[in-house]
Amino acid sequence: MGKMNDSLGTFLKDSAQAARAGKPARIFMGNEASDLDSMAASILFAWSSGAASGGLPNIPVMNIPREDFNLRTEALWLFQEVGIDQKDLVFLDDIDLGKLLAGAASRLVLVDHNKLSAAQVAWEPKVEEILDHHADEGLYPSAKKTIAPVGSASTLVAELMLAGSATLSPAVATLALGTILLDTVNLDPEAKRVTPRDAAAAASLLPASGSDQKVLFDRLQLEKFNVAALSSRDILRKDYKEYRMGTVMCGMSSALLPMADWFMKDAAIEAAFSQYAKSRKLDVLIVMGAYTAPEFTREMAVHSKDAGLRKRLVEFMNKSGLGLAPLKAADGIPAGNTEYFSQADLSQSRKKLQPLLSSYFQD
Ligand SMILES: [Mn+2]
Repeated sequence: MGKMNDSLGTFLKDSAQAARAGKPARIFMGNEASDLDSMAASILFAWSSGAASGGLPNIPVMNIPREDFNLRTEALWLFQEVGIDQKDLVFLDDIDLGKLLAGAASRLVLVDHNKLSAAQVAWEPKVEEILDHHADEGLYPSAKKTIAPVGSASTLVAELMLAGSATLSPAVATLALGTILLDTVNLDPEAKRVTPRDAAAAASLLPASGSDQKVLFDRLQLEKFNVAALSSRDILRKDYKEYRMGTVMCGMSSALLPMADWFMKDAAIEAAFSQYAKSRKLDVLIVMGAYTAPEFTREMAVHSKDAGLRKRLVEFMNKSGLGLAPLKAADGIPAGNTEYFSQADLSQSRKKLQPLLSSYFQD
C-alpha cells in the first residue's frame, strides 16, 4: 500500500478539484449499473492506492449521471452516514471524461467490472488496472488484475487496506463493511453470496467501524427499499431496462413497493406512467412489482395506449403460466391505460419474462 491520506473527506475534496482542473489523472471507475459496491469500492480503492508514478491524482468517478445518485437510496444513506459530501463526488456528467482520458498520461482503473461497457470501449488502451469479483473475461492482458470470485468487490479493497499499516477510520471501515454486508445478505450462507474471504474481511472491519453488524445491515436493507422520497418517475427509472421486441418498444421497470402503496403515494400514477412511456417512446411499459410484506409477492402493471396490445400481452403472459389476476385495491384501481394484476407464479422475474416476450413479438 502507498501512503494513505488519513481523511476520506479531504481526499474526495482534493480529487474533485483535480477532476475539475481536467489535468491528467488516474480514474477509478465502477460498472455502469453503479450500485453501492461499484461506488464504494472505487472510492476506497482510489483513496487507498498510492499515488501513481508521475504523481497523477487518483480520482474516483461514479459511472452514472449525477441525477441518478438519488435513486441509489442505500448509497445515499451510507455515504451520508460516513460523512461523504455528495458535492465532493465526481459523476459522469460532471466532467468530460473522454477528453481527460485522451490525455497521454491519464490512466483508467476498472472497479467491479473487467470489461468496458459498449459506450466506453474507446478507453480500452487506458486500462491500467482491474479490481473485480465478476468472472474474468480475459481482456486487457497488460493490466494489473486483482480478480477473485468473492461476494463483493469491496471485500478485495478491504483486504488490501487491512494488509496496509494504517489504522482504518470508522468512516472507511463502515463504508467497506456496510457494502460487504449488503452484497452478501449479512454474510448469510443461505443466500449463496458470501465466501470465507468476505466473512474474514467483515470480521476485521467490524471493530474499526464501531458499528453493530445487524443494525448496519438492517438499516441498509431498509434504505435500499425505501422509495418513499422518490417520485413515480424515479421509481420507474430506478431499475429499468428497455427492449426492442420486433416492432414493439417495451420498457420494463422493477418496483419494490406494493401497487396499493403506490396508488396512495401518487394519485397521478396514471399520468406518470403515460409520461414515462411517452418520454421513452414506448409501445408498452411493464412494471413488475416485487416486495416482501411479510410474504414474497409479485404484481404487475401493463401500460399501453393500445388497448388491443394490452389484451394480447396479458393473454400471452397467462398462456405462459404467469397466473395474472386483476388486482383488487382497497382504494380502487386508478383509471386509464393501465391494467394491474397480481401474479401467481412468483418465479417469473423480468430476467425470465423478457426473453418470452421477445420471442412472442418477433414471431
Ligand atoms: Mn459488485
